[in-house]
Amino acid sequence: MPIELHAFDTPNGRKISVALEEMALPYEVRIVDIRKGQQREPEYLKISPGGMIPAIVDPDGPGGEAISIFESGAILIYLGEKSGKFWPRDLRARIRVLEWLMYQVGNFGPVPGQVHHFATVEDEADRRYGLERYMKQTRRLYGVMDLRLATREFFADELSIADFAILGWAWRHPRHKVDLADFPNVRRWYEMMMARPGVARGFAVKLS
Ligand SMILES: N[C@@H](CCC(=O)N[C@@H](CS)C(=O)NCC(=O)O)C(=O)O
Repeated sequence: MPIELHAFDTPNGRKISVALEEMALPYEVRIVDIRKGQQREPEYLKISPGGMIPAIVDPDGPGGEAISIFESGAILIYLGEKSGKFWPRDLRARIRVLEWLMYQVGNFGPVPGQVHHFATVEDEADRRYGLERYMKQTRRLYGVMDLRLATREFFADELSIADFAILGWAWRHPRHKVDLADFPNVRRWYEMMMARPGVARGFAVKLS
């Protein structure tokens, strides 16, 4: 039975549709319209207690029993384990993936997300303060990623779930006001990732 993907058309939702496509795992989408507050409906909170997308339900989970998973990092690790793809077995290689996966979940998401928020604030002084603060931090995060990619093709040793996680947010660079021309190594990686057929399918699937 296919995996249920509960998501919406956002960076965190897209990470998982991209990973599912790249891993060639069968799935079906259950749109959770976060503009309508569907993420806080009691039935949905049973699988995602924080009231956020994405979440998945795998009817064919460990031991043949269904499993639900929330938090995109946990979902990506699970899908990597299940498919045996983009998630190395060797601990040294796996740690490299975890570092960049955590970098995304802890930083490159929460910080540019603040730019998305402050860009819509109406009070001029609040907006200016918020944008200044979070655009600066966002550029710093891009700088770190640019340095990482200066000497390598992917964030870890090879293409991994960390790339899918970071891609979900890099996809929104215009919204957090970053010009990729300022970060040429990120741009090269971004263009290479977006040219992958699996990634293109992951971004094309209807999530809203
Ligand atoms: N740490 C979470 C963040 C998820 C998240 O921020 N989801 C947003 C959409 S991108 C959401 O559901 N927002 C709705 C809300 O907060 O009510 C993850 O990585 O899965």
